[in-house]
Amino acid sequence: MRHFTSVKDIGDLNQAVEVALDVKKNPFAYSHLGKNKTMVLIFFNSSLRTRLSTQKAAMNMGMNTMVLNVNEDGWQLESELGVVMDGDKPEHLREAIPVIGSYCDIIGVRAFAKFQNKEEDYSEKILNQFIEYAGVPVISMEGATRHPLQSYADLVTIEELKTKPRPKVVLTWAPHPKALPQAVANSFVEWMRETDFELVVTHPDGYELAPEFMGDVYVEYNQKKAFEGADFIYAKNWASYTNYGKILSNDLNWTVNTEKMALTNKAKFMHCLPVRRNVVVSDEVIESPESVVVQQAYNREVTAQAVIKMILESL
Ligand code: SN0
Repeated sequence: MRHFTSVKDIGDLNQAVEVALDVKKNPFAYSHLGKNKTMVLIFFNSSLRTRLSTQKAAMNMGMNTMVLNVNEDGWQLESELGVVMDGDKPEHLREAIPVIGSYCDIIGVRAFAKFQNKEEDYSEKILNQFIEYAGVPVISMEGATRHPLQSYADLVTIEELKTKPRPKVVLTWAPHPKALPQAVANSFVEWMRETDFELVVTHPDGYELAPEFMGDVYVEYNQKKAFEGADFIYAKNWASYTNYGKILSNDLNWTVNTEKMALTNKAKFMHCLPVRRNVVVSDEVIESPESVVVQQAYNREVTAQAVIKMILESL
């Protein structure tokens, strides 16, 4: 594997799960692969899990790591070509990317959707410039449309916890005070579609995800109906795709609570975190024994390490 930006990069998913479970058991067995190699993590947006888990994963692989928070520590970077740079951005990505690439062997990049222009976000403008100009492998640490490291960890978590070969997995929209990207939801659907699991998506009218991600995945607009018999409930807010970046509903009737979880088959509760308690999910549900959010977050380290291992092996 050279770059990791979507499920398509990782090949056979059963094998990918095996690699992850192997590094989970033997985190320090492959540290020779990263010796004298450096990973740079570039953040255009905030992070807690992604920063710590990816850095830890690289260190487990024997790599040195450097982190740059572009918006706080670095120069503001221009991404448009052909602009007269007499504004507030002193440096262009076209120079910054190959410079960063010259200092390292792998780059991780986080660049969320900006919600200014749907076409621009959905063309992964920033991430693709890194792939084009870095000269080294690029790992998406959440792009504008996908969060593949998260989805890989979600898949491993479900594999660890499922009690039947074909669990019912429900992705439910939940309310949120801010307009959030579709990346986590898009990616989760994209990865689940590559499995044999039964996937149902539930959201209010107007929150349909992009057709290229949804394909023929079933949408049940009645959330309670969707929850019936579910083995996994994955909650996530996203802003509207069709009415791009807009909040169409703040309806707290969509909050995941104990009453709704009672409709499921003792479903595990999943969320990528950070999560707004008592907006997305009630205290009771997130603190219940069925909540697996911490295991899910720990699997971020595991799957980031699996990705770095696969890339180092193919250098
Ligand atoms: C991001 C998102 O894509 O939804 C990252 C999730 C891994 N989430 C947020 O930005 C949440 C911010 C908030 O204010 O709750």
